[in-house]
Formats: sequence, C-alpha cells, structure tokens
Amino acid sequence: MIVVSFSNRDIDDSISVNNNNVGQAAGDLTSQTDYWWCSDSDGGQNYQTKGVVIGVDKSGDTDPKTDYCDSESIPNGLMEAYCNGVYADYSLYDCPNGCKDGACIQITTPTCFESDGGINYYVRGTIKGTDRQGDSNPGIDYCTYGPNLMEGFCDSGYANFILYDCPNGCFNGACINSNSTLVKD
Ligand SMILES: [Ca+2]
Ligand SMILES: [Ca+2]
Ligand SMILES: [Ca+2]
Repeated sequence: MIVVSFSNRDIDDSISVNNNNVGQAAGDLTSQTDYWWCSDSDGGQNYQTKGVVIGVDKSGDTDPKTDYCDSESIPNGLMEAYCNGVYADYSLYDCPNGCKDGACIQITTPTCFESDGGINYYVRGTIKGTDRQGDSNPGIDYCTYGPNLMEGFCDSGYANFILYDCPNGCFNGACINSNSTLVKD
C-alpha cells in the first residue's frame, strides 16, 4: 500500500491508494479536472534516487510508475518517472556512470585536505576529510608509543594515518629534526 498526499492541491487529506481508489480517482479525472493529481516520491526528475510516481498517464493508465534501468535504447538508460504537468510520465536519461536498481550510479570523489603537503614527518599537520570508514573527524599529527609519529595524509582522497618511527624521536606531533638540534647546539 502506498500513501500519498495531495500536497499540490487544496485537499489536505492523505489517502491510501489501492487499485480501487486509483480506479475511482481515474474516473474522477475525466469529469473533474480540478482533481487531477500526480505525486512523485523523489521530487521530480531525480536521477540519483529510485522513485515512484502515483498518478494517471496520458493514456489513462493508473499503475504506479517506478524508475527502472532500461539498457535497450541506450546502454546506461534510466527510465525516470516524473509528473509531466498533471500526467504521470517517463523520460529516458543517459546515466554518465551507468544505471543500477532504478537510479544512476553515483561516483563520489572523496575530498581530503592536509596542511603539511602530504607525508611530511617533520611538520605537525592537520588533516580534514573522510576516512574509508566514513568518519569525517579531522585529525592532527601526533606522537605515540614513544618515538613514533602518527602522520596524517590523503590516501587516494581518503584521510588516513600511518605510523612512523622517527629516527630522533617525536615531539609535538612531528619528528625531531636532527639538523635543527645540531644548529641549536
Ligand atoms: Ca522521479
Ligand atoms: Ca529518480
Ligand atoms: Ca601530513
């Protein structure tokens, strides 16, 4: 059972749609154009979401129209259901990255930023991004286990940390630079 509301009409009641009700609505359509309606669960021509349209198409068909992949016309074809005015309708869309389960496949490019330019053991850097587990906590390079450094870097667009054994020890989120120690002396 699908519940829709007449959000774009002056009827506020939600109704439950079954075949009988749809049939009744279709009967009304021919005589009372004020009650024509169409409802799209994904809000229109939304190629990233599999939606279903409840309404009547121009041929009078009241079957719900669900988005589906159709590779017969074009290889990455998506048949996207939408409300074409007051009518339920389909449009064919060519998904750039292919079609799967009634929606275009999305290629999300992860973004990652770090302040020390990559794997840089001698600068305490900050990393902002999402790791492969989907966590988006920014991190700062930090010392751990005595001389070891946890160095943040962007790993193919994902935030990641590697453990590095600093030759001269670790201090304040960076390896101690032996040269600077010599200069200080
Ligand atoms: Ca749609
Ligand atoms: Ca869609
Ligand atoms: Ca870094």
